[in-house]
This record gives sequence, structure tokens and C-alpha cells, in this order.
Amino acid sequence: MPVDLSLYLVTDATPAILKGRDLCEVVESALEGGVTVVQYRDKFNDTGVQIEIARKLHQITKKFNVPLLINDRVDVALAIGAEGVHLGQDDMLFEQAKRLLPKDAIIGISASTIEEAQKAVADGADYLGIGTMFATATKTNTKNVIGTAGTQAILDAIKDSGVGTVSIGGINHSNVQRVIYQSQSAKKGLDGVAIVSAIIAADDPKASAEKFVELIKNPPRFA
Ligand code: TZP
Ligand code: MG
Repeated sequence: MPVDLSLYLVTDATPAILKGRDLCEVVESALEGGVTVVQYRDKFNDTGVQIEIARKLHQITKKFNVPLLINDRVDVALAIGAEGVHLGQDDMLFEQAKRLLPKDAIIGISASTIEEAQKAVADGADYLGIGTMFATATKTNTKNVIGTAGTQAILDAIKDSGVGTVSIGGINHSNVQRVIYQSQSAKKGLDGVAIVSAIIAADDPKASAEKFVELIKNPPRFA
């Protein structure tokens, strides 16, 4: 079954972003608001804690029938039986992850260049996380801020592949329609947007997700 990538939530486990709240509660609230995929991304906790959190998150995502993907850590995904992983260019190679994970596991790959995107497509990635769209405080060590032009170039280069795509980096309520609308002028539009702080750090993650759903499904007013 193809994954609905339309509102793809990426977590952050740093206390400043969580503002003292429990990550699982924040994610549950976001799911109530309409998030369609959850990626557990945790650069803060050690492996044992990550496995514990991932297991709790999986109980929650299963209630919503939403896939849980694990960032970076194929071992954590295997330990809890997550639906898949998301791997960056410096993480485990696609073919190694493919060998370790169950046959039907979802494997997403980050791409910031046409070459990276074409390689991921040739490898057999299920979807691409394309970015960084806009500079963001959430991830300051990004190689490339590629903007809408760079994103369109990647989308055009892989348009015939049928591989899913999400844009990531600095996407919020004010720019999400621009991101989606501008990508529609590419030969293959985006399948969704990946969001960290605009949902995870929101005062009301459910309301934030609801607003994203509304903005995504309605055509942009400035078109
Ligand atoms: N990869 C590229 S940008 C980014 C990641 C994980 C962080 C995006 O965070 P935010 O808060 O949605 O800008
Ligand atoms: Mg990574």
C-alpha cells in the first residue's frame, strides 16, 4: 500500500523544542490533527532510551494506522518492528539497510542534489526527502539550502520514476502553499511536506497539524 506522504511529521527530541513536554504526547496530538507519517528523529537520547521512546511512539502511530519510520537507526527500527527507516547521505547505505530490514519495510532517502536523487531512485528508495528547502534553526549543519528552484530541478529529474517526494526545511503555515504550488510547476509535483518545529514546537500541535491539512488541501490564494 503506498504511503500517504502529505503531512509528514519529523520529531525532535531536544528539550528546548519540546518545551518540557513529553514527545509521545506531542506526537499523539499531532496525529489527532491529521499527520499522515511519523519519522522518529532523535539526535539527543542514547540508544536504550531511543528504543524505549520508539516503542511507545509505535503504540501510538498504530492506533492511527500511520507508519512510523526511524531516522538514521536501522537497529532501532529492527528492535521495535517499525514500518521503515529514513536514511541520509551519511547513514547506512540503501542496499545494506534493504538487506537487514523486512522485505516490505519503507526506506526513504534524503537528497539535496539531482545525482543523490537519481541514485536513490535507481537503488529502489520508496520516497525521497528533498531539501533543505529553506534555512532552518532545527538543522543548522545542512549541506545545501536548495529552495524551490533546486527542489523543482530534482523533481523534474526523477519525474518518470513514480517515487514519492516530500520537501523538508523551514516549512511553516505561511509558506507551505508556496512550497506546494511552486512544485506543481515542476513536471512532477511534491507528494507532501515534512515538518519539524512548526508542529513539534507549536503551542498546540493538533491545531498546527489541522491548519497544515487545511492549507495543503486548499489551492493557494496567491496562485
Ligand atoms: N533535514 C533537512 S532540514 C531538517 C532536516 C531534518 C529540519 C527541518 O526542520 P524544520 O523545523 O521543519 O525547519
Ligand atoms: Mg541521518
